[in-house]
Amino acid sequence: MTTREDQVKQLGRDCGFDLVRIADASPLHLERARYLQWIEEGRQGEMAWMTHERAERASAPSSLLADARSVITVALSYWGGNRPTRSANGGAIARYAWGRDYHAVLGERLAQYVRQLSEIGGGVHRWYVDTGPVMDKALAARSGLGWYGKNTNILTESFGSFVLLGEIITSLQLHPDPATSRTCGTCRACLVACPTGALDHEYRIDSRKCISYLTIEHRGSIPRDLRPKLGNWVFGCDICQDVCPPTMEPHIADRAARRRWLAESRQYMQGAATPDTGTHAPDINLADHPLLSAGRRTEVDLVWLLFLSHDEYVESFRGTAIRRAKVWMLRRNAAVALGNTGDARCIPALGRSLATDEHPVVRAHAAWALGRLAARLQRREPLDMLQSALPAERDGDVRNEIERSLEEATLSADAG
Ligand code: B12
Ligand code: SF4
Ligand code: SF4
Repeated sequence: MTTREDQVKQLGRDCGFDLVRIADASPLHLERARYLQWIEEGRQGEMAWMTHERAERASAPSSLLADARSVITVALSYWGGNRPTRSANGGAIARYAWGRDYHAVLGERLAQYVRQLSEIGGGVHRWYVDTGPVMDKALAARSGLGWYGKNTNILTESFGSFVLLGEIITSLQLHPDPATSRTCGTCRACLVACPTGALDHEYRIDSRKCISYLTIEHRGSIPRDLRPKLGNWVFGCDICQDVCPPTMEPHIADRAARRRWLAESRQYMQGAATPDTGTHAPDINLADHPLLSAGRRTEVDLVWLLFLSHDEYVESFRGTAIRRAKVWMLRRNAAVALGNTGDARCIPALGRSLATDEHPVVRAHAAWALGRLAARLQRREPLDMLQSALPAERDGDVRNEIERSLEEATLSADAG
């Protein structure tokens, strides 16, 4: 016999969701306490909208819909296939941002879902996809859609953590699904692999150290000690998911291939190699992928990004999640990535950025990158560029960066 819950879930799948579950809409007491503690510890960094008030609202579905009785949780998978082999001056983009903005993709489907729900069952419904004060992960976990990973993402049986979450808070009284009993067990791979130490406790992230936060949310100078750890990431970071065994299991079925991927991913994180997985993981048809069908950009040329104009930014990233970062932040991120991974050919570009970029934060990071390349490649040329930029530089912070970079870049006697 088809129950009302079966009907509701089928409707969700018909609207294009990979997973659909149901939770009750009672307050999330434990999660609220943990959220408040997290804020108390300052782990939200500059995300000033993450307040006590927000934690109160987010943990009570009835604060968003007075007549809330149930929450329908949904997930959309976004694996998207292999990370391409890194080219010399290529910057990495996190998978979730490879195509269309997920807020739009899930939002369209949720709006359709809500329309159809009203037609079959009446009721009042509000949908969210990171578009309001809702704890997407806590509700997903409560509904058994997945479990809380130690990397602080929700892991699902069928797609690992490569899923984006949304929910519908509804006045419909629906029988809730149980939470899953699965956990991470004794695994700690993500905590070990995270290059910046952002996962300093199991299940708890310090956003201030997370590459995703630093490249997307953080407006200002990236702490100097963290810059080398950013590698070539210019928008987001997938490291704690790429090394996660249950996340890779559904996508790379062959056990030996999966072991190679995980080993390579770990090396990649240490800057030793790039996971050239072309032979290890299956290709997928990107044309069919919900996020990737409209213009796929999995990697970006760092020198191009270093000089990105506002017009190019609007044109190139229209409709993608990348627009969350300001154009100058992308130029800043490109400078850091070039300092970490760039080759000698990018030195003149960094010199030009230091001399001409209108944004002082970008000039400061270009100065740092020149110092780092001088030391890494044992070249004198970047230091000459720093010296010649100093007299004309009027911004105190940029002058400091230039002076520190000159002090710290030690060259051996035979450097050219
Ligand atoms: C703020 C935010 C961030 C911040 C903070 C990340 C974080 N982990 O919270 C930053 C900028 C760092 C970030 C990064 C990323 N994000 Co984000 N982000 C959010 C956002 C907007 C709010 C999350 C939030 O409220 N955090 C506050 C803390 C307190 O919440 P929490 O992690 O759930 O805290 C719980 C745990 O600490 C847990 N806990 C504590 N102790 C213990 C102990 C035990 C035993 C257990 C079980 C649990 C537990 O309890 C707390 C309360 O529930 C959500 C969307 C939303 N509205 O929910 C997306 C969201 C979490 N992000 C998402 C994504 C995709 C990412 C990135 C993967 C993007 C990328 N590739 O760069 C990274 C992943 C980084 C990481 N390792 O988490 C997805 C995650 C999907 C999933 N499968 O889980 C979400 C849900 C967006 C969406 N709608 O799909 N993000
Ligand atoms: S996204 Fe990257 S920096 Fe952030 S916790 Fe995961 S591995 Fe660490
Ligand atoms: S890497 Fe291991 S500990 Fe981390 S989220 Fe995945 S299963 Fe959990």
